[in-house]
Amino acid sequence: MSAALDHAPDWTIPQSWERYTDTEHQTWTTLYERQAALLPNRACNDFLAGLKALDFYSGGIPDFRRLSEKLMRLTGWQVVAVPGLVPEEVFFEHLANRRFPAGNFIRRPDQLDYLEEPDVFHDVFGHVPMLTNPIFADYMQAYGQGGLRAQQFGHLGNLARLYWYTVEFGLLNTQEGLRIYGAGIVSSRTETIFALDDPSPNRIGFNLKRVLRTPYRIDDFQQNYFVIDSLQSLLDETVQTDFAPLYAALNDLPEITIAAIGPEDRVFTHGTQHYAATR
Ligand code: HBI
Ligand code: FE
Repeated sequence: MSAALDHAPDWTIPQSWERYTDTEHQTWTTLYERQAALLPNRACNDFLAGLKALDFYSGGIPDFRRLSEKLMRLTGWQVVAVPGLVPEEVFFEHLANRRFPAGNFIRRPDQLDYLEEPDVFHDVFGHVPMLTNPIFADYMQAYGQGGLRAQQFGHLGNLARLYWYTVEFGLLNTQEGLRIYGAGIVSSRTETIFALDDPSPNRIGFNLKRVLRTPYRIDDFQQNYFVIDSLQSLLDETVQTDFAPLYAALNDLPEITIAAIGPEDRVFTHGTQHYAATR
């Protein structure tokens, strides 16, 4: 352990599962029960299948050692405990090596509906079920590898947008209508409802360059959700794209105003269950 820091150089710490209090376990269970009741027909099938496979329900806050054993068998991923947000390059390095960094703390009972920093419920309930899906597991590792490259090009900010509009707030188009796969939505009761039901946000067909040009805000519901046609298409586009010329092109293109709709945007209109794209 390095003297000055209370974490390893890769920012991992022991989860100290034995130290959680009954109140903290109860907070997990309360949050779990709320979301488990809300997510059928809202979260995508891949998320629901992952949630079932990992069986988070019994026993409160999951023990990362047992969770990582299950996850390792499924897709080679593991969950490592960190004290909170870690520096970008540390985060990317973990993802590139199939390690998901999860906060080991949980919100207080009076913070059930919102907190700034990702806690163990956001990280483990929100992010980990999708990591049981082999395609998404590959995407997250490819994202981590891409992040390490983006730093060399000085385009970390652009790549953070890709993470934000897919891993955190992504929607999936299905025969039954739009479904949620983004962790930031699926771990939030209020945004789970807002993202699919509220007419106010834009729901735009995913386009990589468009997403890289679109800022986001972190302190309120999203004004834009981007919709992918399949996890495979997201993985293919990310893995097959040579980001160097894309970053070069972005240098000459202005950002897109956060709530604006562009002429090439494929807009999913609210109201029709199937959100048939209007153009
Ligand atoms: N650290 N623990 C943690 N969790 C995150 O989701 C996270 C992070 N550091 C940086 C970060 N996310 C974002 O900037 C990503 O876009 C890289
Ligand atoms: Fe997150």
